[in-house]
Amino acid sequence: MSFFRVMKLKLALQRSGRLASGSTELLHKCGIRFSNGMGKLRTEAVDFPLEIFFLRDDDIPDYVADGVADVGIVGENVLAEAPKPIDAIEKLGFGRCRLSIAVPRAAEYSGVSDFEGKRVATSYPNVLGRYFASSGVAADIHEISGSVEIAPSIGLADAVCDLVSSGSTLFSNGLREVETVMESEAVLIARRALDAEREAILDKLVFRIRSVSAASSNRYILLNAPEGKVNEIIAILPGMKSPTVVQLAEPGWVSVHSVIAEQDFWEVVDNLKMAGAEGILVLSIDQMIR
Ligand code: PRT
Ligand code: ZN
Repeated sequence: MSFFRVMKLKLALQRSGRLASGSTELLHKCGIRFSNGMGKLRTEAVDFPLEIFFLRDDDIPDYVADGVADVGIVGENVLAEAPKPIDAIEKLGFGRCRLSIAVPRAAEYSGVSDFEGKRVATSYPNVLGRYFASSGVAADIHEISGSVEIAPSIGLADAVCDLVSSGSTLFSNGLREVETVMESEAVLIARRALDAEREAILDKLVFRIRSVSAASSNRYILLNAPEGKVNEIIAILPGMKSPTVVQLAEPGWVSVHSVIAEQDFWEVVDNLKMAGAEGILVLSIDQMIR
């Protein structure tokens, strides 16, 4: 038995809710395994120096700011509302939504100055207060903690400011989205002034997260082409450095391998076909180390 405790980075995750599965999935893709069964509040990763706390998302910025946790995963919306300044160090690409102002569907709306003197219900008084201040509008902000969308129909407010993803909650409550206050996604936050050992663990974690996210936004592509078309085809494929070109058994033919961005995928494939590529295969990538 060792007398020395291994130094671990303390990570705060949402215990249950919209970010819980995305956070766990991301860590698993990073090769970090842990069990969070049976409503555990704390666990340790099996193969990475990480101690994990499961908390309410609203509490995570404070835990990190106060040093109870070193890092955490929260929505940018929660971070923006938190009173203490904390740094978001990496966007994580899930939990996307927007914080929007909505008015009753039948209400006329001509611009943000319409909110002058109006009552707006929200769980985001700080973010909304800054938004109105920067627009030079003096609105009356009513902070409520849940079911914001029913406030206009019960006469509590003239408008609401709440998170939206598909828009169906607003729609089914007779509301219409008129202004986007902020866009949001899950981010990794970290407390300031980590000691060198924990900083090194965090660097490793961020490196893995970046490899996973680069992999998910890229595809590996293989294709066959007549030798005479190789230059034209290479010009279409940027690749990580330059594409790999391998001779095929059939004389006069080569196989070309490269990496392409997912967003360019269909356009690149169309151009490759026009340039004479055949037998195009596109594979997903597990990790991409740059
Ligand atoms: O219990 P705990 O406090 O931890 O969780 P919570 O209930 O406060 O938060 P939770 O799990 O609902 O959301 C966690 C985070 O997910 C938020 O802080 C956002 O960063 C992100 N997120 C992404 C969303 C949504 N999409 C979302 N659609 N959070 C909430 N919603 C709600 C919204 O408030 C509204 O009630 O979903 C409804 C609108 O959805 P649509 O699809 O009908 O537009
Ligand atoms: Zn919450």
